[in-house]
Amino acid sequence: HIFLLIIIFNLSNSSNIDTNFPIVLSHNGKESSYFGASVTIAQGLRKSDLIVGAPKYSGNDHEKTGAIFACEIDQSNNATCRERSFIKDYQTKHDRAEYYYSDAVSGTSSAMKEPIIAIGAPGFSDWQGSVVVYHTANLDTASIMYDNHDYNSYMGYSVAIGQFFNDRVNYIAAGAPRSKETGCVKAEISLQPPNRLYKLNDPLKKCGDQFLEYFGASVIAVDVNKDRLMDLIVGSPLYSHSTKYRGDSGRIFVYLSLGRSFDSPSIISIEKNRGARFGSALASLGDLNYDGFNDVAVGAPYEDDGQGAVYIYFGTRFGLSKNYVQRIAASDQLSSLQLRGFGQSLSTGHDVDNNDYPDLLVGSYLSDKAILLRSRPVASLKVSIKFREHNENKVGDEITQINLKNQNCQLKSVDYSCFDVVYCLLFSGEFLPQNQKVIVSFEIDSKLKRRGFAEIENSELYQFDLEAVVKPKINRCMEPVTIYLNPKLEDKLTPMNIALRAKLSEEDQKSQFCKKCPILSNEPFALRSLNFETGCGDVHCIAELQLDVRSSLLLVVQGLNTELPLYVQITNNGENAYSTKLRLEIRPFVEVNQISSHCEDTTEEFAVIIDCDIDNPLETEQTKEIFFMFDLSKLSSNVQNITIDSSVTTLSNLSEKSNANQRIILDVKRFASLLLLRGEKSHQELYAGAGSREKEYVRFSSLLQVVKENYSSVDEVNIAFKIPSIAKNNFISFQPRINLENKPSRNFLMKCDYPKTKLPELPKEESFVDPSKESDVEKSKLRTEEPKVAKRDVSKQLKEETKNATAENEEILLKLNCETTECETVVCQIGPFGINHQTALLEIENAINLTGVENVFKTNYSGILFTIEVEAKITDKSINSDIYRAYLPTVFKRIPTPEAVSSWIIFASSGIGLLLFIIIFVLLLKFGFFQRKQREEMQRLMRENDKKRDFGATNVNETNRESSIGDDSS
Ligand SMILES: [Ca+2]
Ligand SMILES: [Ca+2]
Ligand SMILES: [Ca+2]
Repeated sequence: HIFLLIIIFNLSNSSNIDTNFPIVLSHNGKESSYFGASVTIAQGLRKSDLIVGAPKYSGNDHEKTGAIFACEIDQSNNATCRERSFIKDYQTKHDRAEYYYSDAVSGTSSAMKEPIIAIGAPGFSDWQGSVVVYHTANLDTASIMYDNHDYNSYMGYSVAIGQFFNDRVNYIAAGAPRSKETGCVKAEISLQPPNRLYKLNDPLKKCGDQFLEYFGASVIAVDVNKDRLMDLIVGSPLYSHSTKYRGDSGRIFVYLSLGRSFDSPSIISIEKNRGARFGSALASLGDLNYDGFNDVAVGAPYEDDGQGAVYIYFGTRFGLSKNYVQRIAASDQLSSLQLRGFGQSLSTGHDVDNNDYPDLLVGSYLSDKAILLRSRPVASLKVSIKFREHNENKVGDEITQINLKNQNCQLKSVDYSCFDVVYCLLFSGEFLPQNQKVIVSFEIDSKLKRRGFAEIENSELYQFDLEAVVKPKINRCMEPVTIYLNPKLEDKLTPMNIALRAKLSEEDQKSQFCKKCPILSNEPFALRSLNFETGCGDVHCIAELQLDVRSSLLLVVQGLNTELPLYVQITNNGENAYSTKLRLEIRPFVEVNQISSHCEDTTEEFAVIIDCDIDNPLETEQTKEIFFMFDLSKLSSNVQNITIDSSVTTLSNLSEKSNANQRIILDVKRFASLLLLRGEKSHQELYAGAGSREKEYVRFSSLLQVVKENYSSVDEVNIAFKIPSIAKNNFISFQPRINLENKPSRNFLMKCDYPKTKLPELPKEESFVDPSKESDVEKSKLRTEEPKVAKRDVSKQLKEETKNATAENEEILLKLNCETTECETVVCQIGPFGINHQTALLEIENAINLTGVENVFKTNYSGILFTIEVEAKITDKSINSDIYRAYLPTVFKRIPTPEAVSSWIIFASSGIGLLLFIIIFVLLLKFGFFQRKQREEMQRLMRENDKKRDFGATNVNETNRESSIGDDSS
């Protein structure tokens, strides 16, 4: 059965009958003559006659008596068919015989086997039917075989002659398709024909088993299993496979001869072809493919809605192949000929074109054509491969392993390891051309590993075709192909494959039928592999790898540990470890600072992957060490740990003792603290007391430095400013404004929540009480320059200052703070801070409402100590934060009242003025100034002096005011 399968596999799609170049036989003129209802190839000495019967042909003087045509094919493959008259001659000579074989004349059936010609005559004796048997040496006499009890059986509808049994005598098998309602075939030993009727007494009889299946519509005798005993094949074209398929799909019975009788039949059908009438015609083709077994064609003339098809089956030692090897369909390969009824008749295979291969004539009677299909030689081609050491001077020794250390080839002055592939082709079959061109396709390292290449016309190729010429029946070895091994090849363990496929060149077959061009019965293929020398005894290397990954850090403190060192050690305690590789996967992504040249890093979204080539091979007892350094300075603040997955792999097998995978998880901790400092600035303001001031408020601003200390970054710091604001329904201060004066980085932000408050809006900048020139300068400095960090804690400083103030001016400083007044709280979020030290500078702008203060606190005080309380906390969840406190004091000093000094100066000035006037008046009087002219002049002077006095009084007032700020200009 395996043998069978191989044949089916190789040739399931086609045998060697060519369908590209069919020769069409037809006759000129009358259609519907059923030209092609019977076909045969009559072999003469010099040439073959193609005989085609046309049973409904009407000649000039006859009414549809039928005709026989003989066709010839000329050099250019054109067929000419002429009506032959020898049967008619025969009729006229033997008038009495006319009745008996009129149906035979119309081409119903005939068989010939020297020395007998048998012609079926199914209409004989009221359709009992008969077979008329002639002796070739004497056509004048015939015997007539019949069965006189089986009326209407149509015996002779088909006929065959064969030596079926060990007795080696010719039997005549006659189909009687209407016998016993199923159809039968009756066989009887043929007698030498005397001119008499021969009655079948005890015929060897086979019948069908389905009602009206028309068993015996066709019959042939052929030895399909090469045991030199003819086998009987019978067609039942009206067999219906099942009720599902309405019928007439047809089948054939193959009876193998057992020597004395026939074996039980094997049945072949093409089940799905409804109405195909498979088995309508049968033909022994002879040995179509020269495998020693005779082959058979079966016609199914109504397949594909009446177009028809022919199926080819190969003989085998088990009988006829169950599956066809070629289907020649009018609807398919021959569709251009528009045939109908193709396969109604089939010729016995004869070689028409002298290529020693049998050809097949197929009748297509419904289209009045017969088709000659020619066969091409069948060949098999076998490919074999050998590996040899490459040697320029002699034939190298056959090798079984690749030794990569032996670099015995040179290509473009580079040394390579190499070897030779010797390939041989065995071309076999019958009647093959003496020189056959073959195309051999090479595939080196066929799993596409590309570890080796051949150099062909200056290019390095992994796949290529070579041409070769073979001769029949000679195993021909071709010029070796040198394979160069890629110096960088990875896999030194998997054997290297060389695959070869071969096919016959098809150059000659494109435009016309090539009768000498063979068809391959197999698909020539060879695959051989060559092992590498491994040092492990064979290709099974068992490595024992020990992976050890360590870091000197047990914990990562963000900001403090800016680098992560990693040491990897790989040791092989087993056999050679080929293509040993290390993979590290570090999550989250960290930048690689230092990496070995054997390694490559790949960045992924949340990881960095490092692949290293350790060695190929990492030999027994070898150790490799690799060092890596990763940059942690940009580690994001939300990273909680760093995972390092490492694994080592090898193409060798890993022993169970190996330790090839390791995971390290390093926790990432964060430490950070805050330092709150008062910005370096005068925090003293002056103000005038009630009644002497122009404005009721004094604007001021406090500066707070927020210093983030220690290692880690901080995303957010929460700061609350508590500002004294209301006392006994009087507002003390205005709506505060918090400004970010200086920030440590570009992305640093501040966001403040101001309380919904009844406090009035902060007065505008231009109406600001003039601060001293000094503080103006200082403020502008602070805006442009990095603020100087005070050395001491604000809160301590404040306490000391408050102490001093109270010590020196006890009872004089009014303390405004959250204990003495209601405070408004403004909450701000600032961040982010980077690692190490970073400072942000905040300004709190406000103004003190003096009237409000004086309304509530009527005591006699010389200044006000206004204190803003600050509370700060790091809000990052991963940082344990304290609450940091600070106090921002501002001292407002009252300007001393200048009133007493002012009135005394006015009084003194008036006195001096009056004294001067009296002296001048006395002097004028003494010098007679009060004469007429003198009086007038005096009066003018006095008026002027009056004006001067008014002017002088104004001046005094202004001078007084200036002196109130301590600059005595009088
Ligand atoms: Ca046989
Ligand atoms: Ca065969
Ligand atoms: Ca031929």
